Amino acid sequence: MKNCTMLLSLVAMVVLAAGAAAPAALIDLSGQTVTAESELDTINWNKEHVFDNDHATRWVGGYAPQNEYPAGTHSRWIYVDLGASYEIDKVEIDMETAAPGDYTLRVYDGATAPDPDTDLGSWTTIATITGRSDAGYGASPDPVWDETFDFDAGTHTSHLGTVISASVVSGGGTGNWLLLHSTKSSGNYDGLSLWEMDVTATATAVPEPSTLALAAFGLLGLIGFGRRRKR
Ligand SMILES: [Ca+2]
Ligand SMILES: [Ca+2]
Repeated sequence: MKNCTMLLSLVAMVVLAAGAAAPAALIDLSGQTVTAESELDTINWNKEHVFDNDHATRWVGGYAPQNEYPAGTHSRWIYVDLGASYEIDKVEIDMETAAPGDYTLRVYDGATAPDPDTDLGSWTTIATITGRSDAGYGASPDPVWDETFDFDAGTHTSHLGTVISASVVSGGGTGNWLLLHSTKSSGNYDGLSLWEMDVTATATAVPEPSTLALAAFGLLGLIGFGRRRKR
């Protein structure tokens, strides 16, 4: 009986481990599908550069017609396929001098990301920044991460220009798509350029039914093994 109890405890531990939530972790987004409103070119300033884990490569949105983007009649945006559904814990952004002045971070949980130009309202806003002043050439030395959103703590820090207001949704949101949507440039630069974005998140996936079935089969097998040993 003692052996049987030990085996049951062991199986219970296996089942619990299968169902335990994954810890928050930095997601490697290199190679994931990236979609942007525009890109200046596909070699030197392409959209994939924002998620390639390299702070020396950047994306540049296409140059806007004079005054169009700063006037707020046009948006610049970029979104990435996270590969699975996550609760967003932290987002860090390395910005170029053509930084977003007014922008939101948004998530969407679903098979197909809504088009930010025609269906922005379907995305869930998790952070809003307004009124960043002309960033000039940024702080010296470059702090690498110019803007950090910590959704667990509900805080925001910025090192580029001066931000008038920042709103962060505590706990972030859940989605398999993450969008940065900007309606205004930070100053004299009428494009939008980002070096890198890092996303720390917690997978929301529940154990697959097959995983639980395997655990159940294991339980039955171990009970059978324990009984045979007792004879
Ligand atoms: Ca990069
Ligand atoms: Ca930087």
